Amino acid sequence: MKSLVSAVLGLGLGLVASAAQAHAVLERKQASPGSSYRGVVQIMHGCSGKPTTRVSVTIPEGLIGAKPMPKPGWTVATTRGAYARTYTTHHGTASEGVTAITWSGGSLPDDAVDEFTFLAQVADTFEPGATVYVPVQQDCTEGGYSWSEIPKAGQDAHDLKAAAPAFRIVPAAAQTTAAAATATATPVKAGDLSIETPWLRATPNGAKVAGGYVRITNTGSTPDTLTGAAVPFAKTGDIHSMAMEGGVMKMAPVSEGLTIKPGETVELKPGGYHLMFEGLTGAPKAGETVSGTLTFQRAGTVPVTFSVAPIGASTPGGQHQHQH
Ligand SMILES: [Cu+2]
Repeated sequence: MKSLVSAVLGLGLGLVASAAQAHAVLERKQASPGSSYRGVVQIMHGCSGKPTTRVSVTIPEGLIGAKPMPKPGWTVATTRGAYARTYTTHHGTASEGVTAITWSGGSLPDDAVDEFTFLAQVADTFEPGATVYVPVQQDCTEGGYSWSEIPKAGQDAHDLKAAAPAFRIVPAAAQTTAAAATATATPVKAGDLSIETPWLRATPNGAKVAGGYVRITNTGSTPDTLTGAAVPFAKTGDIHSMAMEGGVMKMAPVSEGLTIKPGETVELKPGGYHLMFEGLTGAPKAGETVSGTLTFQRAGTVPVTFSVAPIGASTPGGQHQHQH
């Protein structure tokens, strides 16, 4: 009975230990084809209590022009080799470069974490959806781990004992749109007003006007009036209404401004009230963010960050609808 209990306990501890022990992971989980990638290898544990003294990273095919970041207390060494093909880079072409980076001579205690960083360009030959594996060899004063297993088709990386750190290739637009969405997701408070999701439609080069949209809630007990808006690439920013007139959608300036009553939420959106920027000196591009202002009678001039959705988008997320 006693031996059975200890056997079960032993098995349990063994499982816990293998799941929680020395992990090497990449801090940044995604990159776009053609972008630069900051590979931050995090070493989360040592080897069964022993400190880590050497970290060697294999640079996979398609990460071009890799350069290590020096690390105080550690000696860095690189191995160069030929790439499988010639790549187009920011600086021309490259057919060879750094294929491995090793930091050694330092000592990272088992109960501490540290980061080993390299920069590289992601080849534009990667397809979005692909996973890039970056094998890491971790050596300690005693023992070591080879974080180099790559899941086979249909296999979950979590089922592997020593999965190689990895990141995913995502489309360039998706990444910037996500960043833009994060930048404008938090409501801006201006006195009693809460200003949410300011966004613009991207315009083709040479366009004369650009539409802007935003949702404004008045949480106070006094009405306020939106009287105008400004962005750096337009001479003027006015408020327009849109209405059916004789079967045709027509827009018209709202010269008295748009009043937001206490407790009311007013949404400027395609097909309805909107900000109309005219006298364009530039064209906002999808995925960018644009710093601008909204002007209110009471709240004054309020800085906001507009995200830019694709040409003709009907929502800040970019769904397509008829042209304005
Ligand atoms: Cu308009």
